[in-house]
Amino acid sequence: MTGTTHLEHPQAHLLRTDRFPHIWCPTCGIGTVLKCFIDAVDKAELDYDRMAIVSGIGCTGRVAGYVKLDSYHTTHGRAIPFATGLKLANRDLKVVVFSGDGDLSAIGGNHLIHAARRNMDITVVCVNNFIYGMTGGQAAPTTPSPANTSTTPHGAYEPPFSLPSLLEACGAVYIARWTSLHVRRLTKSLTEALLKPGFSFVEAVAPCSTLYARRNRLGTGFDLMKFYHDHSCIEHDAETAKLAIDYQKTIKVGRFLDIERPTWHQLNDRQHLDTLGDDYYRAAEAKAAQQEEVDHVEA
Ligand SMILES: Cc1ncc(C[n+]2csc(CCOP(=O)(O)OP(=O)(O)O)c2C)c(N)n1
Ligand code: SF4
Ligand SMILES: [Mg+2]
Repeated sequence: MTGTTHLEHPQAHLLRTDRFPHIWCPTCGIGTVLKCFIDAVDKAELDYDRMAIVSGIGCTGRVAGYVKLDSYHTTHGRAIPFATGLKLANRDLKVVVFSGDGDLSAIGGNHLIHAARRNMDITVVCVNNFIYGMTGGQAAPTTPSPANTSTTPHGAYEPPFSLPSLLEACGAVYIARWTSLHVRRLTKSLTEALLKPGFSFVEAVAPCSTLYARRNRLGTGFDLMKFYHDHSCIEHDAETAKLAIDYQKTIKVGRFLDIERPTWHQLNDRQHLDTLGDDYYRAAEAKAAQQEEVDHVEA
C-alpha cells in the first residue's frame, strides 16, 4: 500500500483541530459533551458568525479554546460576567458559557445566581465532574457526601449544591441534566437551550475519570458509562428540589424546567420605553420587538 489517507474530523467545521491533541485524559467525558454541543449548534442552525463561547479556567474551561467560533478563555469564575458583557454590547449575539462545576458554582457562584436572576439571555453548559479536576481533584460545591477527594481523604461532609434546584430558585427559564452517557438526549437539550430566549442551564454529569472515579472505586471511563446506564432515571419535569445527587446512587436526569419569563433586555426596554418614551435611544427597535411578541402570542 502506498500513501496515507487523511481523515478529516467530522466536526472540523467547528473545531480548532490545529490545536489538537487536546489536553483531556482518555475517557474523560468533557469531549463527549463538547461533541454534543457542536451537534446542537448545527441542529439549532445557528449562524456561526453571530455566536460567542466563553469559558473560565479548568479542564472544562479549555473548551472555548478548541471551538472554532469567537471564543474567550477568561479568568477563573468570570466566564458569566464576561459573557454578560458580550450580550450587553451586542444583543444579537448567541452567547454560550461552557465551564466546570467549580468555575461556575464555587468561585463564580455569585455571577451564576445573578445572571439567572436577571434572566440574562445566555446559555450555560456546566460539566459537573464533582471536583476541581484541573488542580488535582479537590472537593467542590458539587461533591457528593461522603466522596473521597484529594481534600477530603476521609470523605466529603459538606452538603453539596443541587444545581437545578439552585438555578430554578434564582430564575433560570430552562434547566436540564444529563450524563455524558445520554448523548442524544443531551444534544437535544443543548439544542433547546440554545434556542431558548433567557437564561438556560444544562448540567452534564461527567465524573472526572482520572481523579474522582479512581478515588471512589468507580473504575474506568467505560465503567462510569455502565454505572450511569444502571443508575440514571429519566424524569422530565421532576421537582428540582428533589434532584440532589447522592453518592453512588441513582441520579435523576431529564428536562426539568422550560418556562417563559421576560429577559433582561426585554425588561430593560420596557422600563425605558415606559419612562422615556421616544427619548429612549432604542425606542423604535423596542416597540418593534414588543409588537413582535404580541403577534407571536396572538398567532
Ligand atoms: C483565581 C484563581 N483561583 C484558583 C485557581 C486555580 N484553579 C484553576 S482551575 C480550578 C478548579 C477548576 O474546577 P472546575 O471548574 O470544576 O473545572 P474542572 O477542571 O473540574 O473541569 C482552580 C481552583 C485559578 N486559576 N484562579
Ligand atoms: S483530570 Fe479529570 S476532568 Fe480533567 S481531563 Fe482528566 S479526566 Fe477530565
Ligand atoms: Mg469540575
